[in-house]
Amino acid sequence: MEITTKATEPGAEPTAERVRLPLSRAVAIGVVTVIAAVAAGHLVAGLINPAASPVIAVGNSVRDLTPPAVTEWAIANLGDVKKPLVFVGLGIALLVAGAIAGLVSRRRPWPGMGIAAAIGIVGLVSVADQATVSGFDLLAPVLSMLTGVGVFLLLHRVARGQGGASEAQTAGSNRRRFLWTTGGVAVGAAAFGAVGQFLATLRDAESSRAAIGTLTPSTPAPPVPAGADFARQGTPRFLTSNRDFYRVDTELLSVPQVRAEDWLLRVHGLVDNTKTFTFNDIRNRPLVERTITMTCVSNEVGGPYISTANFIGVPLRDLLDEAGVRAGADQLFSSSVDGWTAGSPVDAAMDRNRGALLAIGMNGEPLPVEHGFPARMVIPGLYGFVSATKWVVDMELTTFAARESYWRKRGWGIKAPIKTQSRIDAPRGFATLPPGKVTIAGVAWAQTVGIDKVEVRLNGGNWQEAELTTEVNTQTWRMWRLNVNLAPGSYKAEVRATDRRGNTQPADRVPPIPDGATGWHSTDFTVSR
Ligand SMILES: Nc1nc2c(c(=O)[nH]1)N[C@H]1C(S)=C(S)[C@@H](COP(=O)(O)O)O[C@H]1N2
Ligand SMILES: [Mo]
Repeated sequence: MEITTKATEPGAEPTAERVRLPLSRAVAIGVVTVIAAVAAGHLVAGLINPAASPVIAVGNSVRDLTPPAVTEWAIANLGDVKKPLVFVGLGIALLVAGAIAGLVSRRRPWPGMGIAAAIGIVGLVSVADQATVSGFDLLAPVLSMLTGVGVFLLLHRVARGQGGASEAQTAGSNRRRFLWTTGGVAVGAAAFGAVGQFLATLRDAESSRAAIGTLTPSTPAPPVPAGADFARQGTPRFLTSNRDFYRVDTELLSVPQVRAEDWLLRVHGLVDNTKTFTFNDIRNRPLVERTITMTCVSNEVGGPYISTANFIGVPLRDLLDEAGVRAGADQLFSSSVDGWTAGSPVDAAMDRNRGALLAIGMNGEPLPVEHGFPARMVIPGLYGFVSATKWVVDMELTTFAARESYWRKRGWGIKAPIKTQSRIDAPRGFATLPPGKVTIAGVAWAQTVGIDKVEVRLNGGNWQEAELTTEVNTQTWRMWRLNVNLAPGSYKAEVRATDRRGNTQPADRVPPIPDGATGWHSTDFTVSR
């Protein structure tokens, strides 16, 4: 027989153990506990590392554990609602679990506390499994779990009229107290959760990037030899720092914020097996490091849009081979998370000698956010607009006939190998120098082919062959210098490079559009008396 407080006299309350909580209270305890625990984890994660939020982590785990066929179907049929759907489903599952925790705890709090702890452990395991989470970040799921257990016990006691309630307390005041406490916890939790979410959006990609740590290639690039640049004579350093690396993209105000743990790359189209890769999938492969000079098609003769870095990643060829590129696919059509697209020749992407990468690192660090974090393409020898998709999330094997990429639609070229070019960096334009020894120096590039020679002429005189730096590899620029003795006067220096195929840069200036500028760079300077 059920004993209720009504049936007993004040002062002779039955032992708490024997009274069962009303169903509604039991459910409310469990549901509010779940909200509080999720919110606590989300807030702490917002403060230290958004990827450590248990609810986000479990959402990602659900996504990662979903069979590829289901993921495929969801991408095809649900598009943008896929991600919210995972979280709505997860939310419902959590609330149901909370309600069950309450219902099995109508007498004693222990069963519900146990369920809260078990859910907390699932969160903890899932957070620990995230690519970008380190030891200290586990504070978020741990505090979430403790909040769950603690809030359940607290609400349970309040629901029973225990803990601070006087013995003479009426059922009515008991009920009010319960409503105020559960309501307060629920509202407070929602506010904390919202703050956590706000902090997470502020920290986003940067914190995800910071949590990755150093990327150590199993095949490092050979060290750059000492004689690889003429920086002391005014050329750039051989390797460009991440900060100085040129940047070209269609982003205006801010670049896409993609967290590594949210990133997915899909390889599909004319392939035998559609493939989906997570950041962990890529990171856990043997990483290779390659020294590559990137160039932008919009670089004017003498312009600055060229830089060199040690890119770390996995050979693009390996990913494409796993997908199994079908005969007939001539275009690798890649898309950025922001919708920007590039079309690369499949043969260039697959060419082992070229060594194209899906890059996740640059000069020893994870890719900077503005250079495509968490992953981008790099295909040596092709201008960036047809090869270097940043924030890349999709690669479709298709044909050049079937799809037109972003810049192609706007009148730029279809296939755009980098043209052999050279640039004068010293003396600077319109400089005035003391008479005597003058060093003219600069860079030249002919990616995939290599530079054979660089020649300089002054005031239209004879071409003089410049000294070249040690070649690092054929995918990189090469510096040159020429020492001359000059009498006072005005000078015009011109430069031209010849690549190993014997092509010498033509004199005629061609503008960048549609497939790259050509012509000789020149500099005017004065030698004083
Ligand atoms: N998503 C995206 N990727 C992009 C671009 C872009 O506008 N959006 N620009 C391309 C161009 S034109 C070049 S030259 C290179 C430049 O890469 P960087 O900014 O890292 O130097 O990125 C390529 N990848
Ligand atoms: Mo570019």
